[in-house]
Amino acid sequence: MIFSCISIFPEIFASLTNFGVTGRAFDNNICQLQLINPRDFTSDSYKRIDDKSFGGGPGMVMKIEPLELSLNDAIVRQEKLGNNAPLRVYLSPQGQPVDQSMINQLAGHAGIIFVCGRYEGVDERFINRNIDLELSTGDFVVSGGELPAMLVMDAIIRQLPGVLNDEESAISDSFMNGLLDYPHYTQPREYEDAAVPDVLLSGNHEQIKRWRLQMSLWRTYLRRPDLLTKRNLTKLESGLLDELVVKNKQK
Ligand code: 9D3
Repeated sequence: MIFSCISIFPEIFASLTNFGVTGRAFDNNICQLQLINPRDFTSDSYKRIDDKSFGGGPGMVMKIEPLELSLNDAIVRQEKLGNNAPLRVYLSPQGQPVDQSMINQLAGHAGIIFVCGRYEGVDERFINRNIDLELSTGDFVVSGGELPAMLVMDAIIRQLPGVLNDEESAISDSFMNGLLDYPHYTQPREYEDAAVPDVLLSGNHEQIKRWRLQMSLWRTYLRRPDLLTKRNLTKLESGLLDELVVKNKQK
């Protein structure tokens, strides 16, 4: 997988390439990152990449020419490495919200170019002429597209073959069953007045499995009921959830 990021702050991406699971993936050449700075594609002596918004109002807009020259450079470099038509993604608050199924789709591409905006965003003509997919990472405001691009790349990299070890993959798979995770505990068994639930110390693996599934269902019901409407529960699951729903009504 080859990623290209077009950004006026390319140094930001070091935390993706240098640390943890994603750092290992870059070290092992499972993915590559090319950084392209639009400021290197300006022709005026001030190296201007932004200008005032037509129509007035506050805030600056990123100019089209340095972005198109940057994009062209990214495409040429991807093609030299064998990627014919890399996907062109623009990160913006107006984009389609990213979810795990979008990540899995993106992970099927050999090359992706991310365009990261700053200020109020980019000239709309750049989007219309060049962009395949506009993505948002959630309904909150951040200062630019770099962190959203890193978030999306991190999620993609975890899906690439050979990145997670067997244990990490198993854990990751169990998170993707459409439910929230169950609670986790480690030593000590008692911390001041807080004890680890007995069932987890029982050694009864059937009971532990049942309890964990029930906790996943219960937390999802309480915190993210929207997830339960997206996913049909099995008979076992609805039985386990009902048990707690009924219990908590009685109280
Ligand atoms: C007042 C209008 N704002 C749009 C909601 C201005 C604005 C805020 C933040 C314009 C650009 C930005 C920078 N944000 C991103 O580039 C961005 C983003 C985000 O802020 N939230 C969620 N996903 C994304 S993807 C890119």
